[in-house]
Formats: sequence, structure tokens, C-alpha cells
Amino acid sequence: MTTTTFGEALAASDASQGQGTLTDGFHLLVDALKLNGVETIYGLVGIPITDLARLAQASGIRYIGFRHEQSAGNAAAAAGFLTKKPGVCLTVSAPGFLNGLVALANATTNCFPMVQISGSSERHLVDLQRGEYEELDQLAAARPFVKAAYRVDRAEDIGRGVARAFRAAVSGRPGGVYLDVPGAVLGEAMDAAAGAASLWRLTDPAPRQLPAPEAVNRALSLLADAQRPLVVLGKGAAYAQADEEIRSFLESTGIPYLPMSMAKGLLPDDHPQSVAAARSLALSKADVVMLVGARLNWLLGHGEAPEWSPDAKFIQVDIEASELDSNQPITAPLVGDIGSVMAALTERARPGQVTAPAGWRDELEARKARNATSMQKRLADDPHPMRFYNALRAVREVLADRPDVYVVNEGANALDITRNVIDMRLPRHRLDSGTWGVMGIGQGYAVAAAVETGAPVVAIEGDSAFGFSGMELETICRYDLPVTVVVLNNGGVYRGDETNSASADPSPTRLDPTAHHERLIEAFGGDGYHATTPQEVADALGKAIASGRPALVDCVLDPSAGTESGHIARLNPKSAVPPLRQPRKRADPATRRARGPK
Ligand code: ADP
Ligand code: TZD
Repeated sequence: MTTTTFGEALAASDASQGQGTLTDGFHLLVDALKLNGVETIYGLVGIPITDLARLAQASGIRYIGFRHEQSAGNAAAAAGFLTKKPGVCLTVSAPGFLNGLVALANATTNCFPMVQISGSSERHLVDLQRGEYEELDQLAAARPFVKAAYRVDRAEDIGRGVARAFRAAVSGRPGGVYLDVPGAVLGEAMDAAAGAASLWRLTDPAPRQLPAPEAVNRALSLLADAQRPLVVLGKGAAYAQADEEIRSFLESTGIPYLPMSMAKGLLPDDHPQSVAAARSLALSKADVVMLVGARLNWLLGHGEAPEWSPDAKFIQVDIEASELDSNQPITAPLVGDIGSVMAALTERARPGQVTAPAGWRDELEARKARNATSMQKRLADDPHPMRFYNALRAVREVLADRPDVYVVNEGANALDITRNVIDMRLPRHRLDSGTWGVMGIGQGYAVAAAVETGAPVVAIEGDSAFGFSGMELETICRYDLPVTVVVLNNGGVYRGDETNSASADPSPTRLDPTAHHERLIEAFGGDGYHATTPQEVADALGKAIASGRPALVDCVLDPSAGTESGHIARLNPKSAVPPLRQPRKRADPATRRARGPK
């Protein structure tokens, strides 16, 4: 028996394709992806998809191989958000599939278009539970977590399966789609001409959805009567790539707006109509609120008092009609794509019909000025060891000169404080933990931002958050990506100064306060920096971005910096009985040794 290398097989199959004889599932799948514009696949190989990845690469698709499928999936999800085309993640069966599924579910939760393609084991063995290698009914497992899930059972259906998956991922409300491809289907041969005829390219994958004219008029008259109107821009508005339509509606009416975290930069954060710095006043007093690609979920207090005025009336612009009324009555529903809806609002508004009353603008301005002063004070503080604000002041100063940098952000305090301190000036340049507040997106999102845009990326992460995808530093180095990871290292989950008086074990929130995370990237050829002062942070970050090389800046923070659960401590359930032991909030000997004298 002779064996054939993959390269020989590829050459032979290319030749045979040309002669119109046979093709197979591997080739049909790659051809279907290429036909539908896929340029990059994020994945991790093994049985039965290794040759699929090789073939994709040989056919001109960029293949980015990760160390864990969750990061590959997160990269695909971020690619979907950034490009408005489904990001593609490729995994092996059962465990690889499940690792990727977390990211696919997260993409669905965040309304990012993504397709996870997983190889699966022999159906006749899996379905009778005969104990196959990596046996799992993946289609059934995926269904509860995704927007849609399909399986291709015949090579001749590969084109249909890809079309269906891509259409589902990107049309209407975007989301994650699972496509199951059994190994046997990849290997299945069929006539090459019939195979080519079985593939198609989607026409208009995400058609515009125009709002009804009466819905537009209803929203305009509600806004016209408002005394204290407010627009909330969510990540759906960023995703929609309707930047001009949104800007011209806001600027022609003068209505104050609040950007949700991933909508920061849609208009530059220093825009005079941004009321991010007067958020609580804006929410609590607005009488007419227009939500644009933002859900009234926990991130917006479900629209409830006292965070919101109990009399507030809502207008909601969303592509998903069933989202409306999920929390509060929506007085003026505007169902459609954001570009079409915002353009219709601007077009149909009579000159001067919708304005922002001066009293309301002045009230917000005064609060913004007051809050800006206290922010300046916090940033000016210079404690040593560093705390979040003075470390982030240094990051802010460096990034002020680099609006082109993509910012990835995860952690608790590291997330909340970075969101407030780091201004964004360009749309879709900030990616973060999102709707689930999930940890682990850091390196995957950073890889995708670098790969999809070619621009420099700075990932600002808590030390706990960083750990979830830390091994992807090797991926960043292997592909030589311009990514700088900034670890805000306070030696713990939330903070690093809690001791356990019951045993020698560290407390549940403790991590190693002496960790030098920069050494991790050095192991893979990247540049490591250890920073203990804001000046060192600024120098290291400036150098790292300028180099365009993979880098990590470990910022040593005081372990007592940070609060438990950051801004959402109220979500921790309260015990009805007094705790057995109060955790002590002071540095233990290891921490004190590590930090030196104060
Ligand atoms: P945030 O967390 O920033 O508040 P959400 O993720 O809660 O934002 O909300 C995003 C919303 O945007 C979703 O309800 C989604 O259906 C909607 N959406 C996504 N893309 C579009 C689009 N092109 N047009 C209209 N709505 C969209
Ligand atoms: N696991 C997952 C997947 N997501 C989560 N959100 C958590 C666990 C719980 N969690 C948070 O909500 S924030 C956080 C965890 C573990 C880490 C906070 O520590 P950090 O950041 O070092 O990343 P700060 O700046 O020290 O708060």
C-alpha cells in the first residue's frame, strides 16, 4: 500500500478538479467558504479537520491556529463584529467543539455574526452510543446556545449548509451559528461538476430593513415633545456601520447621547453631545429615551427606577422586533436596520421639529464639568505602588496620540475603570467583555482585531482575566501580531490582599502577587516589560506600540487596589446568616514582601 502526503494529494486533486472528474467534501467546503467571501479561519486542528485547515490555507484562506478553541471562537466572534461578516471558527469534535461553543454562545449573546464549523465523529456510531472516539451529539448540544444549528449529511449539501449558516448568522439580529460536518462527509467523493454546481454565493446576506413611515413619524413626535431627550448608542449601533447616519441625526437635533462601552468612539468621546461623564443624571432625568442598538438589559438597569425616571418613555431602534417590550413598554418601536432608521428619522424630521432644550443641555454640561474635575483629581493622584487610576493615566496619555489603536478590555475593576478613563475616537475600536461580562475574550479578540485590521492592538486586562487566555501569547508571537497586552496586576480576582485565616491555602480571590507576567511572552520571543510607576508604564507602552511587535507590559499595582466585583458588587447574593469569618483586607506576608516598603 502506498501513502500519499497531503501536498501530493492536493496537487492530484487540483489536477483532477481541472479535468472535471471527482471532488470531495474537503474541497467543496473550502470552495463554498471562499465563494462566500471567507478570508480567514480561526481554529485548532485535529481529527477530522486537519486536512481541511491545510486545504483552506493552500487555497488562499488565511488560517490562524490557536492553543484553545475558546480563543479561536472569540477571535471569530470579534471578526464578525468588526467586519459585519460571519467570523469562522473551525474545531475538532466533542471536546474541541464544546470549547468553541462557549465563544459561539457568547457571540450569540452579544449579537455578533459567527459560524462555528466542527468536524464530528461517525454518525452510525455516535447515534447508537457505541463509544466512538470523541463521541457527542454535537448538533443537539449546540442548539440551546446558538441562533441556528445545522448538520450537513451529504457532500452535495455542503454548499446549502454553508449558505444556510451564513444567512442565519448575519441576517436580522446577528448571532452564532453551528455547522456540523461529519468526518465521513469531508471524505465523501462526488462528481466535480455536480459539486461545483451545488455551491452558491449568497445574494445580499443582510438585506436592509426599512422602518414603517408611521413608526418614524410616531418616534419624531415623541421626540418633539420631549423636555429631556436622550439617545443611548449600543454596540448594535457600532456593528451597523451606519456612522454617518447616526452622526447626522444626532448633530442635526443636538440631542445628548450616551455611548455604551462598545459604542464608544462611534462619535469621538470628546464630542460635545456625549454625556458619558454625566451618565447617572442623564439616565435618571431623561423623559424620552431613544435606544439605538442597545438592549434595556442589566447593563441599563432594565430601564427601572430609581436608575431611570419612572415616567421615562422609550423609543427603541432595533432589527429584532421581539426585543422590544422585553423590559419596559416601548412607546415608539422602530424596527429596522439602524442605517435605514436613522436616515429615515433625519429625512422625515421637519426643520426644528426635534431639538434638545437648552435647560437640559446646561444641566448635563454642569454635571459633566463637575465629574470631569473629580476624574482629573483621581488621575492626578500618584500613589506608590500604583493603583488603577494612575496606571491607566499613563495608558491614556499614550493612547491619546494613537486613536488608530484597537483597545480590548476585560476584568472587573480593570474593565470598569478603563472604560471611563480611556477615550475612544474611532468607531468599533473598543472590544470588551460585553453582555455576559465574560472573562477570557482578551487574547482572542486581540488576535482578531490585529488580523482583521492590521492596526496595533492594546489589550488592557486584569491579571485574573488575562489568565483565561494567557497561552494565546504564543499565538500572538507565532503570527508576529502588533498586540500589546497590558496586565493590571493587583495579584487577585478583583484585588489581591485577602488572606485566609482558616488554613495555609490562599483565599479564593488570591493569585500570585509576585507574578511577572512579562516573562510569559518572553518565552515565545515577544517583548516583556515590568512597570512599577506610571512613567515606566508610559515608556513601555509607547515603545511596544511603536515596535509593532508582540509585547506584554506587567503593571504592578497595589494588591489592595480594586473593589470586589467592581461596579456590580450589588449582584452578589447576600447570605442570610452572618459569615463564619470576615475575610481580612490586608496584605499577607508574601504580598508585603513582593511589594516592598510603601
Ligand atoms: P449594548 O450592550 O452596547 O447596550 P446590546 O448588545 O445590548 O448593546 O444591543 C445590541 C442590539 O442591537 C441588539 O438588540 C441587536 O438586535 C441590535 N442590532 C444589531 N445589529 C443591528 C442593526 N444592523 N440594525 C438594528 N439593530 C441591530
Ligand atoms: N468566569 C468567567 C468566564 N467570567 C466571569 N465574569 C467570571 C468568571 C467572574 N469574574 C468576573 O466577573 S471579573 C473576574 C472574574 C473571575 C476577574 C476579576 O479580576 P481581574 O480584574 O484581575 O481580571 P480586577 O481589575 O482585579 O478586578
